[in-house]
Amino acid sequence: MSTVRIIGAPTDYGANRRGVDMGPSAIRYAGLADQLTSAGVDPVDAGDLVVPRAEERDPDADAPSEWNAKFLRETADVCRRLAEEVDETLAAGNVPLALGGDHSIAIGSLVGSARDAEIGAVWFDAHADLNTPSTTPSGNVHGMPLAAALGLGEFADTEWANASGLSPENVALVGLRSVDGAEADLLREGDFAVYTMSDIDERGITAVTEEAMATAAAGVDGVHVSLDLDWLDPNEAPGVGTPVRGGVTYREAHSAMEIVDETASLRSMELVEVNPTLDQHNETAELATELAASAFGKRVI
Ligand code: B3U
Ligand code: MN
Ligand code: MN
Repeated sequence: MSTVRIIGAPTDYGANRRGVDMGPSAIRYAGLADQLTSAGVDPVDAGDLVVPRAEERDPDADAPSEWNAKFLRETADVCRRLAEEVDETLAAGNVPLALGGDHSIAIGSLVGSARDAEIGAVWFDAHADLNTPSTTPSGNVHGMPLAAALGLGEFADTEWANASGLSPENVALVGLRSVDGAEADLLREGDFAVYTMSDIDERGITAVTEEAMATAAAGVDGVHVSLDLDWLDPNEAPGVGTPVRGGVTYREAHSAMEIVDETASLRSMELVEVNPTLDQHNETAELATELAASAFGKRVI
């Protein structure tokens, strides 16, 4: 039985709305450990990283003055520690499951997962998260983690952000429906496998996810799955910071996570952007636990 090590990263430095820092707590309360047990894995909870409150920090400290990236120093600090935890978890033969927090924590997960291995990544998200400090419309680092981990733009020389064992040919983005101008240019020019909601409408979630996982897994040691809960339609997942209409349904999301499990290449995973202050009866957190269970092998019979 594989052991899944849960690592909470209760940040909201990278998000424009406060509340995602309560995500790890809400996801645990929704029954994550029981769900994972019912999936046939052994959950071990490493607790939460210590994350200072944003109010006590200066959002502009330490970033190069021309960079538009809020709380960069704090984000770097959390991501360094998360990378360490993820790396240690893998070295012990276990599977890391990080709980956000906002999506900037993915920089730490990816760096840790790719430290001693070549990895792929599948990004289940309404957004591409490929902005850089010069292209971001918001300055929010949760719109930048994939660019950071790939060392794009200003991140080329950012030591804490580069995931050395990850390259664009092994990155697939699934479910896109809110992409900024510079991100669209990158997606058109780049080596990524890109699947918008239109592709899912046309080809179906099964074919798209199978192809995304196969692309990410080709020639590497394993795949990091990044699940931003705003990937789902806001009808299913209202408790997220930046809801975008037209997302995947409950059934499509489960299908996709079952394919993640069937591909048998899952190396590390994260659940991010759950915002309990915008949720209804913790249903988005509950959904996150169910989807994690599907990704780790839970079936009806
Ligand atoms: N692309 C926009 C909005 C955004 C990205 N990720 C989320 N929202 N959650 C930005 O600010 O970079
Ligand atoms: Mn995201
Ligand atoms: Mn998103």
